[in-house]
Amino acid sequence: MLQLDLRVRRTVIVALAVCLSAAAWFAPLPRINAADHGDAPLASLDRSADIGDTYVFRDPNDNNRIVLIQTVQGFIAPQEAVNFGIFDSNVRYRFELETTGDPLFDYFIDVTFSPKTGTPATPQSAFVTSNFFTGFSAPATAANLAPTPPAPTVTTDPGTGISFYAGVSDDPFFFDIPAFARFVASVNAGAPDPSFFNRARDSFAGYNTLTIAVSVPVARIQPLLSGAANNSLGVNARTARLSAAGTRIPGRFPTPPTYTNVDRAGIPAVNVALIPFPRKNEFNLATGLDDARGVFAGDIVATLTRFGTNATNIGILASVAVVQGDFLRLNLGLANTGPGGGNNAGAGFPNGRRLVDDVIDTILFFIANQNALGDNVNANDVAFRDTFPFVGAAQQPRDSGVDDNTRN
Ligand SMILES: [Ca+2]
Ligand SMILES: [Ca+2]
Ligand SMILES: [Ca+2]
Ligand SMILES: [Ca+2]
Repeated sequence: MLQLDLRVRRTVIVALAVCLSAAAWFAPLPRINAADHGDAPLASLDRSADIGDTYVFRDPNDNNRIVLIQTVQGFIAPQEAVNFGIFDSNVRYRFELETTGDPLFDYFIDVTFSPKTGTPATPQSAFVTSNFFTGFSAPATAANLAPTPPAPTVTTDPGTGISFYAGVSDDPFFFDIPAFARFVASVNAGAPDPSFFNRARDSFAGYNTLTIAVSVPVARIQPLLSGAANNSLGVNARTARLSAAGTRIPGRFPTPPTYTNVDRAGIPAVNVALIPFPRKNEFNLATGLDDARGVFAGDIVATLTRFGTNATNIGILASVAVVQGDFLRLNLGLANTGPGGGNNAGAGFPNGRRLVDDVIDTILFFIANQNALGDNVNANDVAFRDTFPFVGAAQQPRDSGVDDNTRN
C-alpha cells in the first residue's frame, strides 16, 4: 500500500471544506492531454519549453546518488530526430529543489544550452549551474537517423561528482490519451464508462522526447536538508524563456539575463487532469506557495468532485499536490532497487517518481476512491536502461515494412 503523507494544513482544510460545500457548480472536467505534454495553451505554443514529465529517484545501482530527470518537447518522430532534437538556447531548464519541508523551493539546478551550430552531428554544449555547487559544462548527445541510436554521452564533473546527460531519448511516459478523454467525456455526460480503457494504446509509443538527466551525490543534497519531514527532497521542473525585456539595445539580451516562466511540472497530471482549461496558463506560472495558499484548491476539488471522488481521497490527493506545493517528494531513507531505474514495491510514486511507475493508475486509484481503475497501458514500449541516464534508447527510423511502434 502506498504510504502517503496525510498531514493537512489547517488553512487548506478550511479552504477545501469551503470548496467542497460550494462544489455544486458543474464545470465540465478539463481536457486531458498527457502527463504534462501540451498541458496549457502557452506551453503548447512554446514546444521547446514544454515539459513532459519530471522524475526523481535514488540510483538503484548506488543509493548514494539521486537521479533527476525532466523531459521536454515531446512527440519527436524518429525520422525527424535530427531536425527537431534541438535544445533551445533561449530556454532555461530548471530543477527546483525544496529542502525545508515548506512550499518554497530553496535550491536549483539550471541547465542551458549553446545554439545548435556546425553539423547535425555536432553536439550542443550544456551549461549546468546551481546555487549550491560550482557549475560545469558538458556536451549533449547529438541525434542521428541511423538504425542504431548514438550511445548516450554521460559526463561526470570531477569537481562535484555530478553526472549529466542531455539528448533525444524514447519518451518514458506511457498513457492512453484518447481513452482517457473519452472516459472523461462519459463522466461529463453523467454515465462514467471505464470500458473506454479497453483500448489500451500507449499514445507515446514510438515517439521520442528531449531528456535532461543529472545524477547528484546524496552527500551534496544531505547538507541542504533542514526541517524536512522524513529526510525528504522535493523536486519540481520549471522552464523559462530568455527575455529581451529590460534591455536598451534591440535584439540584445540583458546581462545578467532575465527569464520569463513558461511551464512547470512536479506531480504528474495535476495541470492536465485537475486544473480547468481557463486557468492552465496561470497554473504553469504559479509557485508552490500559490499551491499551498489554495489558489487552485477550489478548481482541484471541483474537478475531483465531478469524478465522484469522496472527501477522504480528495484530501489525500490535495495533501500530495496542494498542501506542500506541487513537488515530487523523495524519501532519502527508502531504498530503491531493481532494473530500469528501480522497481521494488513501495519505493515509487508518490515517493518521488521512477520511470517504471504507473503514475496514471496510481492517481486513478485515488480518484476512484481507492478502487482499481487504470488505462491498461502499464509499461513503457521499450526497455529502460539499467544505468544512468536510465531512459530508453531513442526510437530510430524503421526499415521498410517494420512496425514503427506508434499507437495513435
Ligand atoms: Ca507541459
Ligand atoms: Ca523551502
Ligand atoms: Ca516510450
Ligand atoms: Ca497505466
